[in-house]
Amino acid sequence: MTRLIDSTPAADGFRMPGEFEPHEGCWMIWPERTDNWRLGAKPAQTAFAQVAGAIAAGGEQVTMAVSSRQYEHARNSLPAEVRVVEMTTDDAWMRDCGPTFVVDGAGRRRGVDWVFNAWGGLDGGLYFPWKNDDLVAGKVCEIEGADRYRAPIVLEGGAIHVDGEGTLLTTEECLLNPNRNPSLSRQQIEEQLRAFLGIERVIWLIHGSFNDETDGHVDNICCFARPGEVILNWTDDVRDPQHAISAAALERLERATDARGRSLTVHKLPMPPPILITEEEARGVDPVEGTLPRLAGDRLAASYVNYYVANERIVMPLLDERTDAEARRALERIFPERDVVGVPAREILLGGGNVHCITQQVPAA
Ligand code: KQY
Repeated sequence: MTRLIDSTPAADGFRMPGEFEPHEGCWMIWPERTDNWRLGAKPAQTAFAQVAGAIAAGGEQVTMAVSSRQYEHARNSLPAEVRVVEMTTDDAWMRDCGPTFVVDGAGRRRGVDWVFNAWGGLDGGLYFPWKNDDLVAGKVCEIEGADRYRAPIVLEGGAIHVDGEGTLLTTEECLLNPNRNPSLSRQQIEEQLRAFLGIERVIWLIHGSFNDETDGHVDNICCFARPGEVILNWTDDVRDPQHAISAAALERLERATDARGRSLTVHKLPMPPPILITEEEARGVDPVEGTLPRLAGDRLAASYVNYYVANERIVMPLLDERTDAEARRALERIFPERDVVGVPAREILLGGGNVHCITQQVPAA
């Protein structure tokens, strides 16, 4: 039986490792809600299966959480090496509703279970209700045999990135948004991050990527490649609203030092040209009151930064054939020690996120 622990990871000597550290596995959730995923979620299911296959092919155990309704279909659609478990969820964003795993130096691994409110609750959240999603982290911890901390703040996994050596990246747009923790100051939020992730320093960017419906998750604009090096979603086009956002982030990153006192090397990763929802794509979604509508012409928050670091490989989103090869080459230069594998990701993007948002690593203990 796993325990709910009444202290904090920092007090117990635990820290969140960087995503680039070795993994024991990866969790995902099978998409099915038709008010977010077009055409009965069939195209998204194909894309999720490709992501799972690409991670598993690199030697990482993937577990897919699936509803009872979709169990047989998912089992038949996924490679045999993907473990499929039945779980009730509200949607398919394991990065955000899943646990954040922390490890100690003695070979132990525990889960942090944040409060989840569907990216803003009744004040701009993306769907209602979200109770099943809020239970996901606890269920994953049970299956993984990991003791669990319930952190008393609203936070999604996509809102943070760490270097594993004491530094955390996040955005003000998300973590200081009144629809997350209105009663907490910046300093109080930093204290919670220190206590529950074992970090020492927070680097605050101002905004996430343009039009990101999560209120600016950092995982769609900037991440650590390794300690001391970050990758930033970038465009040189000064007429694009992303330019000013990325330029402001660059300024903060260039001024920052990490928990070990290092300046950061910033790799600019050029974004694809604007990607808009087509008429046909919008028609394929079943609109429901209370769920964010998908409207033709809306710009999607497309960014190559939203990749997943698997054991020995990077699983990157393919977003536009005019820019995919350049993005792949850039990632190959940054990660010469890993294979870079692309997966078609437009169908994931249409649901509001990308490869990183649908995955959650289980770090090796
Ligand atoms: O992490 C993410 N990008 C999640 C987006 C949620 C979209 C819900 N429709």
